[in-house]
Amino acid sequence: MACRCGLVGLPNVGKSTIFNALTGGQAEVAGYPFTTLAPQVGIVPVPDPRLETLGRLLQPPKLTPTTIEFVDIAGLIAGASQGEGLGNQFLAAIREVDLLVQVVRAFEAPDIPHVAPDLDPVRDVGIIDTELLLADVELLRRHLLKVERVAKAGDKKAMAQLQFLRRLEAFVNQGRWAREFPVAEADASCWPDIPLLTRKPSLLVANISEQEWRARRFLPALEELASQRRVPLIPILGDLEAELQDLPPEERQEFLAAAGFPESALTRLIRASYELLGLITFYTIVGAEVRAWTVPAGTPAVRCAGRIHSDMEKGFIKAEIMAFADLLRLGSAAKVKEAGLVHLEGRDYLIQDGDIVLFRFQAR
Ligand SMILES: Nc1nc2c(ncn2[C@@H]2O[C@H](COP(=O)(O)OP(=O)(O)OP(=O)(O)O)[C@@H](O)[C@H]2O)c(=O)[nH]1
Ligand SMILES: [Mg+2]
Repeated sequence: MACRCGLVGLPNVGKSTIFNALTGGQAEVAGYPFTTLAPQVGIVPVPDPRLETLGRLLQPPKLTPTTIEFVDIAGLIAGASQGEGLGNQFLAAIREVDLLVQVVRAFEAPDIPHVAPDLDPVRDVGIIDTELLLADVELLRRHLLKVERVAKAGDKKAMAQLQFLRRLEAFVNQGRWAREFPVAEADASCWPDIPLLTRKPSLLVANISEQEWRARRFLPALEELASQRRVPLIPILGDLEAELQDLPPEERQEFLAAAGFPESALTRLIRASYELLGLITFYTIVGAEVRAWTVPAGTPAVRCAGRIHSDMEKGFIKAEIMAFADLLRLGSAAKVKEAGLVHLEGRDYLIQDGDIVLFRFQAR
């Protein structure tokens, strides 16, 4: 699995609608708040044109894409960090994801209740941000109390961490995201091992109507907010994408393109998520199966082998690497070999995006 993306936002903004659009799922969608209570999980194959090309070139009987997970989480409201609207339970679900996909409502529908009579997506982003930040302040406060006790008993490491934690708490208290806290290299080991929500990477999804895509009443302000925050903003036609789920892919693509979106919400979201999390894809050809794998950029070969099987990591000998681009250019693995373009690498080689890898290992 590449990563776990959590859909967070106010109630009734279309999180479940978008979850269904992304996963082809059947989460309940309704025009009243708190339709979703328990988190819903959907696992989706990552669309991958390179894997399709490998399928065409190598004609393997089995082609296995990597997967990404989406979690549809209940709506948060102001006061969630104090337990409002089952806030604590919902926040706990958010702690378990790798990436926050913050969904904000930018479609007008007077018959669908909203937190306020007017529609103001920038304000709404602020409401959710505040709850995430307050939840982190509380988590940090409790953690600080613990570390203070240990430091008082004379523990050197706790004493060093205390200063760090106090600075971090003050930073988050000012409304800044923990992930932006400047950390000197020497202090890196002081990061507390607690699941801070605002330390996670995040992106904004504007759930828009076709009308909004043309009129751009709310999008410019959201674009400005996103650029100030340096987070991607992804506009999605939630309703339309969810409705199109039942159509064959080519027809779906035509409808979306006609509405102004050459690429699906899923493709755009996955691309942004990979960039934010620094993920790359490599491929393996083993027997009858060509398979895609996702790892963070900078992962050494031996650890990539471990993703496939722990025995391959333990017994790692070497990795035979061929670049996807070379295979595409020359047309077959045999020709890439003939051209001397297969290189042998050791355990510390950092696997590159698009590497096609054969791991040599000793079975133990
Ligand atoms: N007009 C319009 N309605 C939408 C759109 N997206 C969702 N809705 C409607 O908004 C209502 C709420 O959608 P949901 O997907 O249930 O929203 P949610 O954020 O999951 O809501 P909770 O689970 O209650 O927090 C439903 O009636 C949807 O049909 C959209 O893009 N346009
Ligand atoms: Mg829902």
